[in-house]
Amino acid sequence: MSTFTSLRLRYLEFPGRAQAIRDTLRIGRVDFVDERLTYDQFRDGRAAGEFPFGGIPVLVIETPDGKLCVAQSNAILRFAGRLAGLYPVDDPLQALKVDEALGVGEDINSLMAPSLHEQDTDRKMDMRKVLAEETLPFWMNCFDRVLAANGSNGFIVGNNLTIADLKLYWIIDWLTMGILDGIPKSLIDDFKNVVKWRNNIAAVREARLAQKSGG
Ligand SMILES: N[C@@H](CCC(=O)N[C@@H](CS)C(=O)NCC(=O)O)C(=O)O
Repeated sequence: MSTFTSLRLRYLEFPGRAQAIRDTLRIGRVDFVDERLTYDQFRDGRAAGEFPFGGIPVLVIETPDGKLCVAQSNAILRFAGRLAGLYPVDDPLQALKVDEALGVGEDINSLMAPSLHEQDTDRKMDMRKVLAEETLPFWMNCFDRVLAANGSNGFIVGNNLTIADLKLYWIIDWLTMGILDGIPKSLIDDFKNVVKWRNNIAAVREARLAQKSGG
């Protein structure tokens, strides 16, 4: 089996695509360096070819055979989940449901991306109106039904915290924190399973992180 001697997660200061990975490694008591790049460091690193596909996060893994640098937040999150016991590797069906949710997370990120890059304010706000009134409610409704199908128990898959919960928790946190012009904080309020799930994951996450420092 392949082994490694150290892990370094490279991302920016904010939660973004890294926070679910950070949480997973912390909950699993997996040692890692949580490197927070400035935008200048990110630009310089990209120009220097430090990121395999130009984007972040990346995970730098020291192995006995040399250094690996791996991109793609979902791939890194699954790896972290395997190390931390938050990815149901022994249950292919549950793993499939987790993978589905991770894909949904990246679909939502991709849907948001054009409006994040739009420089023209009017065009940006037109895009945000469609996102806030149509696109995101559609996805929240789908998510609500997935949660109902899992028994409305406050988890996306099974009866325990998985990387799927952490991935979508941080995306919904970002969408509802009021920093995205045109996207209301009330985005999920009409979706009762999503609200219940969010409250549950906030509490479970806190407890699992606290367990780490107490343990
Ligand atoms: N599919 C990739 C997307 C990576 C990505 O686009 N990351 C953003 C930061 S969240 C980035 O590097 N943006 C800067 C850029 O592409 O110029 C992943 O999930 O890791």
